[in-house]
Amino acid sequence: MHNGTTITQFIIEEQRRVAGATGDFTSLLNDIVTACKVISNMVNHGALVGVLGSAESENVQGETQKKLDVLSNEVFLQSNEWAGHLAAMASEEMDDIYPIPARYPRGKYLLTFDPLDGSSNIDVNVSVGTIFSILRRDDAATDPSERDFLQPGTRQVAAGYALYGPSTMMVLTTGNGVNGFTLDQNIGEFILTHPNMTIPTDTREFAINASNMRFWEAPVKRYVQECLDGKEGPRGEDFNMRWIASMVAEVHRILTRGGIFMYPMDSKMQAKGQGGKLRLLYEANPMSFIVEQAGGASITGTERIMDLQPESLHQRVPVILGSKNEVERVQGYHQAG
Ligand code: AHM
Ligand code: MG
Repeated sequence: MHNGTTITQFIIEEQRRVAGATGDFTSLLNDIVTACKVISNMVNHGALVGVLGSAESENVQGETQKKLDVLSNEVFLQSNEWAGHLAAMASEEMDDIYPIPARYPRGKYLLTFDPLDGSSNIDVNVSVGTIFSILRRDDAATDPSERDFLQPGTRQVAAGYALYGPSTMMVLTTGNGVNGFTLDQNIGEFILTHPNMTIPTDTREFAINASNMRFWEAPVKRYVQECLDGKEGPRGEDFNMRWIASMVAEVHRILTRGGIFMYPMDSKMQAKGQGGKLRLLYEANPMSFIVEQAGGASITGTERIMDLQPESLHQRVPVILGSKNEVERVQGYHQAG
């Protein structure tokens, strides 16, 4: 029986096509894969191993951390700090960057991650995920600083997510399309099950937290209203709506059957001086890279997300991503004012 292509084999074969590749990057991806397997195991066991509930602490953005947020963050740090590929890491769950401790060799890559995205779903046993992005560091001589991380999304070397759903999946891009792998729990390996994932250009499915409707800006209100008006409205077609409150699960659905996902700017966030809901460096940029590589689009409303010059580590941005024609329509509504 042929077991299929493992993620390790896939990454090594991809790297062979890159002239001068040292194997550093392959090895880094392997450590990330290991971290996601450990998190998957914790998420799967849930209450049996006492990991549900609040950690009774807050992260830098003032959000209450779940036990699994904190544990997953530790797993990521431990899996990725020792091997010598990274200079520093940054995460949703840490105020500052995490330079690689002096006892380990320092490498040329930077890793950003949201160790457990959608964590409000943990206690109710709904899908959550991990999001990560890899950047290269220009300057190898000095100590790493926050400034090293402030690179536009177009400079990402790789991005991916792990989805802890009915099955655990890893979806990955290194800038050469998007591939999906499913964790075979019996052998402990991710196997290539979804080669060359692409997002259909058109869709009749949208995802947005409609409880914020009264705070949205006019272009988003117009778009959603036209979807709700269905066959009788200007679009002349019925639309379907979904909201999982877990961006990884949402993006995965879009990669599977198309759709548009929106966490747009709203007046409530504006009043708080917040640039959006989702974080640029470890949520919006990696997801935008994946979505664009799968043939979709990802914007703030007016601008392409991956072109933004980040200003701070935990910067938030509005996110509208998915099937190209719908995203472009929303962009058109923003341009029309
Ligand atoms: P988190 O990183 O604190 O989990 O927040 C991000 C999540 C996304 O996965 C999801 O799209 C969104 O927040 C849900 O927001 P809401 O609670 O408004 O539905
Ligand atoms: Mg998150």
